[in-house]
Formats: sequence, structure tokens, C-alpha cells
Amino acid sequence: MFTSPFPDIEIPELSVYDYLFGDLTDEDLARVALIDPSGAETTYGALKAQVDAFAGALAARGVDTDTVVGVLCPNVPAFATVLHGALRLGATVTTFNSLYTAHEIQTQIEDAGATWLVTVSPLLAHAAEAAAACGIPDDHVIVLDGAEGHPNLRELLMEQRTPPQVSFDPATHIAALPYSSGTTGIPKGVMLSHRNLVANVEQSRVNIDLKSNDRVLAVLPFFHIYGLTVLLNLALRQRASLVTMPRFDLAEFLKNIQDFKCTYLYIAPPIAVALAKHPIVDQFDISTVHSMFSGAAPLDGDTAAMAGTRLHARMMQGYGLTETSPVTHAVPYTRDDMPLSSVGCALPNTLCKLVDPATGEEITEFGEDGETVPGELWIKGPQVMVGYLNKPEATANAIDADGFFHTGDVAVYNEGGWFTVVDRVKELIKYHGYQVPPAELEALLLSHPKVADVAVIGVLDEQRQEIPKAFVVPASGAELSAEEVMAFVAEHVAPYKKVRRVEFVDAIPKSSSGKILRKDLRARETAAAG
Ligand code: 4UV
Repeated sequence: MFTSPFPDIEIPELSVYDYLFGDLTDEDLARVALIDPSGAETTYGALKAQVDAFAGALAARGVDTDTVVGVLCPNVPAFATVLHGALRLGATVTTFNSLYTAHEIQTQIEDAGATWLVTVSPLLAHAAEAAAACGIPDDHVIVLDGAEGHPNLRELLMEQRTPPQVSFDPATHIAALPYSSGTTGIPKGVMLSHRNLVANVEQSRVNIDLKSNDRVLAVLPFFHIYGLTVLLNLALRQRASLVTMPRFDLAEFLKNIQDFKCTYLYIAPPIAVALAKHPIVDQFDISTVHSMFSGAAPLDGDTAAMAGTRLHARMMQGYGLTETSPVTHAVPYTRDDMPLSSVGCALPNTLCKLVDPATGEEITEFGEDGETVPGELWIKGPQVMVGYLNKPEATANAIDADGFFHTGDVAVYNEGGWFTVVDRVKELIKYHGYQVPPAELEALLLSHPKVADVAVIGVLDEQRQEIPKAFVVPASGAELSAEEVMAFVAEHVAPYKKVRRVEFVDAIPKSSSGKILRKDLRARETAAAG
């Protein structure tokens, strides 16, 4: 077992609201919490008042500790009001990817049991279609910026209601319900308690150089657990300021850094690639940035070094999963000796094991290079989820009897204390840091009359970023083109889940029990790449 180099810390037994907003000083209340790209600022004092008023308005409409509230909303300052207003009442928040189709929203609403939906007018068409299909009435679909027939944020806040005192156990009460496919299958609701979310911020604070005078550019989406915990909640706890960006555009991203003098960037690898290589970067003054933190997908050391050198900023990686709230590993700002390709060391209170996927044996030995051989990474700590919603079997497969969560990622450990993620044994594909569950695309493609069989895996594109590729067996006698396959998928799923390559094959390799042998497809791909 590998332990964290940090001593254990005490996790406050508080709700997320009390943890983030319970001890704001007068000085904190006057600080700026959120800035939108128009320059409008929300202070911590104003944010707290809005969170309270939103909670009061929801409570007056019957939202309580049993309610699940869906949030389909890009990064705008009001996201924080909605999230923390709902959490304050003990409601559970399930977040949706803003790019979801109506059908994808509907599927999650039904699975999560959401009875309220909060959105913005540009996303209302999809939201309303999904809500109607789930029997959610218009007065339970809040449109923050206003839409005929729906409650809006201004109206709700103007009621200035005091929220009721609610009581729940932060250790077990579910705060967030993001979706993840885990190691296999379709997306599942990940039950994260108040304690999970509080613990992960508290664990992350230990080794981070993010202070109240920092300005964080919040472009990674708050609906993803990386954005929710690491960007939003961690920055709020540090009393820093967040500049919200509803969508990524490189020029706007750079302009916002310049205009708002941002100092700290949380990014995913495709943004690191752009910062390292894109000529447009030189057109902006982004010299205020002192630190960049990348996660959600592998970032190679060369790209990390190029981005860091170009911006004269510290480049660090972190690693985690939705199921671990999400952070389990991060490079501490105090450590210059860790390679840029590493994801750093385990956070405090986090135990790690590396296990040989073939034998189930734990790996404990170091080679002459000071590194273990690769093994599946198992994690135990206060950030590990309570379980998958209504999926006891999937939960039991993910968290073993000793409380270790099996990540499905393969890592090596260096005796210097750091881990490097080198592979994945699970079927998940990551496109630009977003989860693409192959099982979902395979089920969709099997519904196409001209497809007899199919398997989807992740392959690397020219930038060495992962993209989904489908191996398709056409139905006998059918004429099917790669364009037809890609267009069919694109019509039915959010754009980031699109199949971007297609190869026609005679048969899909399968085990005797009928499981797709993805490793055979990966090996075939590697061989083809030479
Ligand atoms: O469930 P999820 O979509 O969750 C995430 C979480 C990203 C985080 C978490 C903590 C951080 O400090 C941070 O910087 C980013 O993406 O996907 C989980 C899977 O994403 C891959 C890995 O396969 C996980 O099982 N992944 C996440 N971070 C890395 C990564 C990384 N740094 N290197 C390689 N793979």
C-alpha cells in the first residue's frame, strides 16, 4: 500500500454550505467571488445572500431533503447560486452536460428521479422537451435568465425568503449526483455525500498555491466534477475570484486572461496543447498567469513543458475520477522534482494500491529505476463515492470489501512519491476530457438496420488526443459507408460523443462469454499505427 506524503488531516463534519459560507469574515464578504465576462462582479456577501434567497424560494415551493434538482447550465455566476442554494436545503443536485440532446437529458432525469430542472434560455428547447417527456411541469423548470411561463432567478431572489433550518447527516446525505460510466456500461449516477465534497476540497487545499488574491479562469464546466469541486468549490473556499466562461474559445479564453488579469488556470490537455503550440497565444498579454493545472485526461510531459515555458508559469497535473469527488492525486506546488508527465502524489487521507490486473496480486516492489511495474490503481479515502445510485452490483464491483475503489486506470509509482498514469484497463474513452461510454455508442449503432455488430474504442489522433473509433460489421448484403455511420451517431448524441473514425471488419473479437475483446482491437490499432 502506498500512502500520501502528507500527514492525515481532520475533515470538518459540515454540510457543503456551512463549510464554504459558514465562516466568511467581513473582509471575505467584500471580496469578489465571481466575475462574468461582461465584467459584472458578485461579492462573497452577495453570493451568500443569493444562495440563501434561492434556497428560501425553492423551499417555499416544496423542495426539501428528498428532492433531486437537475442543473443544465453553462458556467455563469448563477450556477453557484443554484448549486449552493439547492445544497443548502439538503436537495441533491444532478448536473447535465450542456451539450446533451433532449433524449440524453431525459434519460438522466429519469434515472436520477429529478423533479426540478434549472436551465438558461439558450438550452430551454432541449430542457423543455426532456422535462415534458418526464412529466416535469413548466413551473418546475426554472429558466435563470427568464422565459415565458417559467420561474426565473430574479423573481425568485426578489422574494427574499429566509430558508428553513434543515437537518441531515453530512456523512451520508447525498449532495451531488453526477454521471459516470465507471469501468463498464452506460452512465450511472455517482452518489457524492456532503462529506465527500467537503473532504475533497479540504484535501486539495493542502498542497495548492491558490490564494484569495488569485483570479481563476473558470472555463472547464462546473457540471463536470473537476469544475464543480476543483474550480468552483476549491476557489470559493480559498476566497479567490472566478472569471466564468460559458464555453471555450481560444481567443476569448486568452482575452479574458488578459482583461481580467487571471493568475491561475485549470485546464484539460487540449487547452494545454493550444497554449503550447497555437500562434495566437503570442497576441495576448497573459503574463499574469503564475500556475496552470491540467487534468481529466493524459497530458504528455513535452506538451506540459512547452506550455509552462511559453507562459512562464508552473505547470502541474492532477488526477481523479467522478467517483472520487474527483481528486485523488495532484502535484504539490512545493515539489519541483516531479516529472511533468506525472499526476503527483496521493492527497492526504488517501491510500493507494497498485494491483496486477492479470493476477490480482498487489505490486510493492521497485525496479532499478526506482519505479514499480504498472498496475491498476485502487484508492481508499474520504473522497470515494457512497456508491452508484440504484446499482448495488455495479457499486460492489467498483468498491471492494476493504473499501478500495478500483479505478480502471493503470499507473506506476515512483519511490520519490509520485504516480504516473500510463494506461486504462476499463472501456471508457475520454474525448477532450469528457467521458464517452463505448457501451452507449455500441447500443445506438446496433439499432441501425445496416449494422450487424459493432465495437467502439478510443484511438489517438494526430495531436495524440483520444477519439472514438467504431469497428463495424455491416449487415449481410447492406451497403454502408463510414460517413453514414458517423452521421447516424452525430444525429443522436452530444457532439463530443461523435464517432470520429470508422473501420469495417468481418467480425468483432469476443470472448467465449460474448464480451468484446477491446484489447485485441487496441492491439490491432497499435500494429496498424506501426
Ligand atoms: O470521471 P471523469 O470524467 O473525471 C475526471 C476528473 C478529472 C480531474 C480530477 C482531479 C484533478 O485534480 C484534475 O485535475 C482532474 O476527468 O474521468 C475519470 C478518468 O479520466 C482519466 C482517467 O482515465 C480517469 O479514470 N483521467 C483523469 N485525469 C487524468 C486521467 C490524468 N491526469 N491523466 C490521465 N488520465
